[in-house]
Amino acid sequence: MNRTKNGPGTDGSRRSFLKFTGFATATALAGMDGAQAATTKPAVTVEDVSKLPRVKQVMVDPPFLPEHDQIAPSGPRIIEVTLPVIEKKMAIDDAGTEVWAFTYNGSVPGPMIVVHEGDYVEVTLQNLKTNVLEHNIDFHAATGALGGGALTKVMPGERAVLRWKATKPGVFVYHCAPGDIMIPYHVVHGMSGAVMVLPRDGLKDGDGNPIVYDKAYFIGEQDYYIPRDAEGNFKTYDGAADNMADAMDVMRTLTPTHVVFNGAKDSLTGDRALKASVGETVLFIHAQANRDSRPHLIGGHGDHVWEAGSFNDKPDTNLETWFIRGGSAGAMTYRFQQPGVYAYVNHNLIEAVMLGATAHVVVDGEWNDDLMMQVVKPTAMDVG
Ligand SMILES: [Cu+2]
Repeated sequence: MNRTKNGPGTDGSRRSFLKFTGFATATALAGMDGAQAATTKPAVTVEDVSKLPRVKQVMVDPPFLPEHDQIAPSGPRIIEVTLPVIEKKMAIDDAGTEVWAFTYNGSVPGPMIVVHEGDYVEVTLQNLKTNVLEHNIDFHAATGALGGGALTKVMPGERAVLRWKATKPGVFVYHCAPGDIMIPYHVVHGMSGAVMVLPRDGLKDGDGNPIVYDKAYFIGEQDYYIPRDAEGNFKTYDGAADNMADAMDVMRTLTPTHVVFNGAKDSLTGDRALKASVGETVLFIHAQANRDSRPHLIGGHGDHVWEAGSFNDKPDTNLETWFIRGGSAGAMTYRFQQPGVYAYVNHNLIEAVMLGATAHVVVDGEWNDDLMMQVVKPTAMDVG
């Protein structure tokens, strides 16, 4: 594998690669960089950080978020997270089309991590022995060393532990970035997730009033590029990465065969539809690690939208559709006012309806005739 894009470790030696791309940061983290530290010593030392209270955050599969407080319950903490990397075969549509997915914690997208600004995230990345590929993790919320990517490259059977400080409040993508063409290859096989860094005193509207959500859902949008055989049928492969050459050809077209929410078509419809009640405020976090998207809630609105994901910025209000840049996450809150089934879609409607990017929100409660009523049911006309 060519690693030149990530640093001068071109001899293929993993040790050399880490030395050149991550050594300085690694020693700084360990508090060993001597004179350098004397001039750049932070107000809080690594020794101080190590004394902070520790909390284990139990990962849950999206669309759900781990248990968390919206307002920080105490001072800064170290939030411990374990992410096993699992390569697994998954069906991604009604026809049973399969992909060898590269996953964090077994799900596409990987699990949401929730912390508060000023907390430290301590991630143990485990590459299972049964896997065949090298993996790592690049946190867009983190600072330095390729988002941690340079410090977390793990071969099957290895683990690495990375700690980073959550200095920017917002929602952010994380993804695998093992170098060169492996970066898009891993990302379009499902290897991304998101982190939410809440302001310590919770979310606020543009006037500084609190926004409290009753429920929160994480929607990870995934584009897949599945190779076809000579007859046009999607191909299946025996092992993870067996599709590499074929998949690269499809990826070069920039034309996905599938655009889905949460790993597969219909992951969030029917029995698995999202649920809410009239009067509830729901936070939707939408992440896309590779490609642009344009979420729209059919029948509702984005009451407050942090389109680019930064909670330091005032949210936009009352949007019909918002934009998620490829490689970013955004957040939206909506207070439901009518019962019924809402479709939450990528409003490129070809992608929503034909490629799979549709979720449903089933909302219970009382209908409000003032907001909408059917004045005349569809009836044959007397004229025309
Ligand atoms: Cu990977």
